[in-house]
Amino acid sequence: FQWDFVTEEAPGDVQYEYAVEFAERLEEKSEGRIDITVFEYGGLGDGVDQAEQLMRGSTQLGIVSPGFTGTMVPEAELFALHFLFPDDIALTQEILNTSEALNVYLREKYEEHGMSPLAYFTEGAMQWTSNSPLQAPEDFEGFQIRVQNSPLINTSYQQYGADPTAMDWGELYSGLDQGVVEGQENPIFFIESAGFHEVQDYMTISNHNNYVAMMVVNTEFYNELPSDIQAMLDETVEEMRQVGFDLQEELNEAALSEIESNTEVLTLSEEQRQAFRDLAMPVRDFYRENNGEDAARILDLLEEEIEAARN
Ligand code: 6CS
Repeated sequence: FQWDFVTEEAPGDVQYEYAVEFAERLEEKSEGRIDITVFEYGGLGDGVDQAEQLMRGSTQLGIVSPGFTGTMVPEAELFALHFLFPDDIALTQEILNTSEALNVYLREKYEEHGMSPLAYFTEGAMQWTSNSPLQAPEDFEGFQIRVQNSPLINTSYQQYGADPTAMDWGELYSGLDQGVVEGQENPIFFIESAGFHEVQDYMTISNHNNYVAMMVVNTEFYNELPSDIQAMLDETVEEMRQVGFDLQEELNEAALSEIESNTEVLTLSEEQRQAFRDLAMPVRDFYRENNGEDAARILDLLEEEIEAARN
């Protein structure tokens, strides 16, 4: 078997290192029957192109950010909701591993488009970078923030008064440098590896959302695999849950000290975060009403699961 495994990141980043480790484990288990080529970002197009290739089956395996599938699977936009998952990142990962809302119902929505998420994993909490301090919703008034191509990420920032612009991350460093956009959101490791802190004066520790990525396969490809091969793949997905978690933790921690050495890092207090949370809450109802027929059912269940996990 010869498979392609596409990622949205560069060597050294969470997705790429996850994919390399995944490929090695699976190749070894299969004793050479499986041969996997891992692609870094840009190898097969931008984020949206890559998601479409997986849906069509021209690529077999991939890591996909839900932000690039929002126009195809509107229900998946729930990951754009700020302050939804617990701040405790290990608890968030546990919810991602076990949630029926995500692993059964959202998976079904993706499968209608030919893509099966086999696992959801966190790449870390997201933070803002900017050239002016971002500490209150008023600081976002007219602020040009780069976002992934996702309608609900847009809505979330419009709630704060910002002016969001969709852009692929490959253009973001120069976009920030030239002032095409004024700021962006990403997990800490990614800010550092893409060098965004070099062209930004501030990083705000806001933890306003969690960056979730999905380990996906093309549905038809997966369903037609011989059962022993499918079992090896499933087993590797399970093994990789902890490996992926440890990877993001290690990379995020290391990147923070690197960023601190040349960028001013502001940390929001709980009170400051509450001002954003108050504005973000109504977006949940917007999602329920506008993001497909199953949005309300999926979010209601996920909220219950999150509540149960917190207690
Ligand atoms: O901001 C982005 O678009 C990119 N951020 C991460 C953490 N991974 C890939 C994605 O394309």
